Amino acid sequence: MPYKVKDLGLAQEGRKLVDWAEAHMPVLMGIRESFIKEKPLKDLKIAAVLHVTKETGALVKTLAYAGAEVWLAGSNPLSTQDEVAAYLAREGINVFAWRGESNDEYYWCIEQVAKSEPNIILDDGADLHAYLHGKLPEIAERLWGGTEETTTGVIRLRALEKEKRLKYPVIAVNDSLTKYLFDNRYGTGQSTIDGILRATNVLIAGKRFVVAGYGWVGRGIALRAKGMGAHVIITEVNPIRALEAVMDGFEVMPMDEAAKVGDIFVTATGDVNVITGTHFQLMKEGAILANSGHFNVEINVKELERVSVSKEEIRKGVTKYTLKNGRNLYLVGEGRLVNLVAAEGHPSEVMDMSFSNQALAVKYIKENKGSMLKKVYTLPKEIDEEIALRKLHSMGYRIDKLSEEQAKYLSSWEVGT
Ligand code: NRN
Repeated sequence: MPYKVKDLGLAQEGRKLVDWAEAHMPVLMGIRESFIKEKPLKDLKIAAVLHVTKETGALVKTLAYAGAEVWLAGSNPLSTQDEVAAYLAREGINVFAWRGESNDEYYWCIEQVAKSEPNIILDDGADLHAYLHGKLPEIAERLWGGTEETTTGVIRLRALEKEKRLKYPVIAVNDSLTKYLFDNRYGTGQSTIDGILRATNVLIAGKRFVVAGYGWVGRGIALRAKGMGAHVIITEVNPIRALEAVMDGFEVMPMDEAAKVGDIFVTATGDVNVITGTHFQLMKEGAILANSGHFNVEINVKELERVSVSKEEIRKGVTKYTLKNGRNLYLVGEGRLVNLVAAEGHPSEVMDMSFSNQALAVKYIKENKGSMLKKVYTLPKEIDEEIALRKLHSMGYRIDKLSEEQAKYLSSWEVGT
């Protein structure tokens, strides 16, 4: 049974972690009940590159309960929870993932799941999509379709589509409202702070907390930092998002200025080199740097090394850089996505919706096989709203229904003043 994990002996611990996640993912568990009955993915082969966390464990088990053979690799060399990987391997999932993979090992794991000749793939960050398009085009051409979890991955896939090189239909799970409005905002908002606190244990209250990027992720981080008493500063390149940040009551300034005053810096732009050499040299003694973007390109670590005379792992997951100007800076999680590297990623309750979208997207691709075009889709609004309604019910909330008369009024133009 092909798999490669750190230590199968961790499986029991992994079961407890996944049980904990499943106890907080009622919408996905409801979908699992129907999958067990209908077996909608019977005899399918599914390859997934996702962060191997307890919540991903709940998702891939759900796909297996639906009748699929599942292959899984990690979507970051440092985000795998080894106990979960061990548990999934014991449960019959073909897992190739361990925390601390080298770059070559990371792509070896992706190669294993890509070569499984899947019918449908799930991805987070589009490294599997890119690998198939670049290295295994013959397998890519036979795919029924794929999904994409995160903003960065959807951007890469839309670029492929624009160049007319997309080899199969893709559902941008990230673009479901019940994904990005909750996972990107409230999930990353909490899990970023969680990662910084687990790694550094610093006080957030009173600190000048610089957030680069005011998208849904940056918005969530700013909200949570503000809630904990930080003085939040936003940096942006997009005038509309910057204006929103101003009107939301946050300080807004260029990174060149923020670098001089910030105590904690978090990048959430999805772009490269947001914090660079000049910024590092302007920073105060003891400034803390963390990245919440998918790839580790937002904080220019190579330049940080260049302007430093020494570095030392001062705490687990925290590297102390002593600069030539004598000041010290602290980088969390090697500049990789801090929420998954220094903590456990988003809480299960918010991944409940993201992964319900993933499970239903896979079913959607299977049901619409052959009639979808080679483009990037968003799931139908009905599915989005059904997930939101089930989530509300699971939290004990009820809402009103439109009456006939109201529905008619909203869809008419005749009635005026
Ligand atoms: N706990 C998690 N398990 C988790 N937290 C955040 N993510 C997770 N994936 C599995 C992903 C979010 O959906 C990371 C992606 O970049 C983001 O879209």
